[in-house]
Amino acid sequence: MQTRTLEQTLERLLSGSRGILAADESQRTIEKRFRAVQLASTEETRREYREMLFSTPGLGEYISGVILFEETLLQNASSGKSMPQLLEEQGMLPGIKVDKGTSDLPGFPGETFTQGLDGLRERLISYHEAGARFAKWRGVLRIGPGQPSDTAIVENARSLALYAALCQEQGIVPIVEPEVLMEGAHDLQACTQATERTLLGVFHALHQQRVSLECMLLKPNMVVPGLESREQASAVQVAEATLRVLRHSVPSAVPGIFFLSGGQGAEEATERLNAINELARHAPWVLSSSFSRALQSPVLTHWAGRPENREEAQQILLARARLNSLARLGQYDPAQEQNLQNSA
Ligand code: 5MM
Repeated sequence: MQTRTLEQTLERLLSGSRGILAADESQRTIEKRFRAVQLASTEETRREYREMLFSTPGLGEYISGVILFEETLLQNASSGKSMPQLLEEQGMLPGIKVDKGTSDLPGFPGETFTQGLDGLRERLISYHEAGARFAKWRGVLRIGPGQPSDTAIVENARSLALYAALCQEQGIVPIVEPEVLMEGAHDLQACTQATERTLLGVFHALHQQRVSLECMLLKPNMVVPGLESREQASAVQVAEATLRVLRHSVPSAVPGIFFLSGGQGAEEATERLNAINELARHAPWVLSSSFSRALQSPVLTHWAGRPENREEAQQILLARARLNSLARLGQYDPAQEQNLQNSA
């Protein structure tokens, strides 16, 4: 394992009070996001959109790394520079999503396992050559009657662990992402239990696979009631439940926890991240964000493929990333949203 290389990457990802931008939507997902703003998804529109995001002036002050989809990692910006070069110039590290999406878990209707282990070692070598210094793999768990099943937890944990070990072998920092979905009418308690069982399974598998906990990052969901639940949880309740689960299941050797947003609104996700950091003064880990939707949705809606909206869309991204950076320090105040609305 190339420990020094991994540590250097981690130092950069964890430096400043920054977050990680998840811009690794698969072709299917980006098509869905573009369709919502009446934009066709082509190689060119995807490049334009992502180039607009990454060339936002000053973004590197609030974002330390960007997770890319393979197409973007290998794509050039309009200037002819590669996308990884564009990111490096802004002080952001390029990362790569290496899983190949989910497939139905046989015998367990509604549950999934993640594909992409075949040939992963070789792909990691070529991604590293293309400039990727960290990677991400996502396992998906669902809450429902009898779900997540022990089998789904074990299967997803094992592939996350094997992926993480392969990354470390190749000098690439793995982000381990076990996502317990928000879909459903379940309450906060059900999400607490499902997330804790999932994380315990993941860290057991990481231990068995001899993954260095010091040289990885975790990307979990926050503990929240289901999207269709009638229960309202305050930011403080979410923060308390999330921290309780993390303290029970995540070893202190892990240097950083970067939350996914999972369908939360942009402001809601920032407010909850802030509450987590306010309550976690003595937590052993850095607690930051690796949002996709909660960072990009307002930006994409404003841009919608129109060149004349480019600059304003970039301002929205910068302001949102700055608020998440304040939340990472427990210094966010919802009143700061007003400035964002005025600048848009
Ligand atoms: C950007 O979305 C990522 C890839 O998802 P697909 O393979 O479905 O396109 C996803 O892994 C993302 O990084 C995380 O789920 C976090 O995104 P959110 O929107 O939950 O913050």
